Amino acid sequence: MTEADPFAHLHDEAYDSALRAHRATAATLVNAHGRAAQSLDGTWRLTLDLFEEGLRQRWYADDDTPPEQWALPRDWQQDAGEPAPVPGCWNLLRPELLHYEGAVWYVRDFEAEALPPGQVALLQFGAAAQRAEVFLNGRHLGGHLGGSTPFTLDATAALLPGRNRLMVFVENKRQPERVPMHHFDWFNYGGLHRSVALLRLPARHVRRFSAHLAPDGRQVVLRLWLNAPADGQARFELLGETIEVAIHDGFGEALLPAAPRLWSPADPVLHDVTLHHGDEVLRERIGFRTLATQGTRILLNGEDVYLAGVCVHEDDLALGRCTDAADIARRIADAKALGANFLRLAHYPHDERVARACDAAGLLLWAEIPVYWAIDFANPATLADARNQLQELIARDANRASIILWGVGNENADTEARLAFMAELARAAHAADPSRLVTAACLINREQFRIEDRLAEHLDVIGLNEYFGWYEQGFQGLGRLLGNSRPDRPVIISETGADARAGYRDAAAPLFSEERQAAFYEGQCAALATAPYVRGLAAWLLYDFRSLRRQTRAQGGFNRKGLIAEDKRTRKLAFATLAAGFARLRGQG
Ligand code: GCB
Repeated sequence: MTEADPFAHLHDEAYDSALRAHRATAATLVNAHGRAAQSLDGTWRLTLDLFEEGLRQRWYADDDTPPEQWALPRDWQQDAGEPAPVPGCWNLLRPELLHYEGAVWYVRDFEAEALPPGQVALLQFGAAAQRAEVFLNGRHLGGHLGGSTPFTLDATAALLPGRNRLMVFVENKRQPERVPMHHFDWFNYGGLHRSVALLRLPARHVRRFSAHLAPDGRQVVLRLWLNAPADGQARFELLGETIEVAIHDGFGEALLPAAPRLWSPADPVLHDVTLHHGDEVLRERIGFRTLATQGTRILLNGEDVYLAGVCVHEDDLALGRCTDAADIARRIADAKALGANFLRLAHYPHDERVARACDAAGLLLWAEIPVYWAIDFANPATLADARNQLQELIARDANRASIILWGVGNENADTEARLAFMAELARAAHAADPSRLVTAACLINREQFRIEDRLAEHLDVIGLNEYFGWYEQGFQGLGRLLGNSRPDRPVIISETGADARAGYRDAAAPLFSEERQAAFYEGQCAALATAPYVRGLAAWLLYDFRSLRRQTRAQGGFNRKGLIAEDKRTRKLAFATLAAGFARLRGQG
């Protein structure tokens, strides 16, 4: 401790207010993919900090004196922390931590070479659930809110040649002003659950670039953003052409007349796109396709497409919120075995590698932010957080042909504040990315019994979560709802599902039996086939997942609406039922 009064921190409740002023956002994000980087993944040390003592007492400012030589006692010691993997979720480190919701410190030392003049050092975090504060060699570099999107912090002034100490405070308390709020139907994993790396870039560098096909399908729109409002020049190479781009105020845009072979689920062709800027060479593999709506139809490359899909959480018995290439490949293989062409990545931004793998595999995606159930809609700071998470997601994934829908919310109650909040998110999504469709899981007018949500006029596609046959008895209500509704734009069923505990078989089909879940999908598919404006179905969901709201014997702490059990192997009866249903629904024009 460095304070004159060694007890001052006991009475200081504003201990983190200065830190909160400095946060990484979409405006400071640098896309790390494909850049040379020093990985900081591996084994870190982790110390629990339920009372946020580390911020109060400024553990990050402690010097390196070994404990035997301390003149005064301390409450933190790096090597007393337990080894913890990064990426990792602390909940799975040992059984006692499964339900820990609070703060921890992740600490590691690393060696760095001296930074050559004209270069900057950036620390890149794939995600930190939910809030992070980052300290390098005792200096606060900045913080971040939102547990599923990447962020970048400038480490230039703090980086030392030789040994460096990186300390990251990560905290996953459920809080009323956060996005998501304190009540949600998935597991609240905490930790540095995606990769961490150190980048060295020229002082003036490209933060990111994008390439997409214009709606007319005849020209490719190329864009790039620098880290400073500077002028300059860059060069794109793609489709056998070279095109120069003038940069003004840190932004460059060019149009390349071209009619590339189009990306589609049936032919997921990707093209090499290279950007040269000064000494930087950035490469991407990008699919080109057009996307539009016409009345109640969704058009991919001008052709009507039915979205036969399934929702998926990022949850794994062994990995928690982390994922790996094998887990992603299994997800895609299971979706394809179901006959799906579409995945909804519920309910927060998934790992960056998912959309890359879906680009290559030819699956269409809905990607979303966790504006879920109750949110503090009237709070401007909450709106800023949600909008920033959306912009970070779009900045990270702008080049992914597989993503066709940005989801801005899920099942939020109908209030004026919610309408203003979500309309602003829809506006922000359209502004950041005019090349995709914007959606949300919308509401039903229960009095008129029809699909009706004031938000719909701000959306391109209406998502509808409905559970007729599960939370509401029978399918008659669904038939009535669909018959009463006259939407002026496409509707997709963004969720429907029923729980079944794998192995629980009973011909009488009681609740939670596999037979009941299978019968549920029979009923749903039959009812949905009667409404031609319903242009997709995302079943809830592919795998059972941890959810502490679910405490019956059949549930056992899991949401059991998976078509496959939480082992990700055991298929329930409904898997085959839905596969047959998809074959029928996709056959309809
Ligand atoms: C919903 C939610 C989803 C839940 C699901 C359920 O409507 O959007 O997150 O998990 O229902 O199983 O009740």
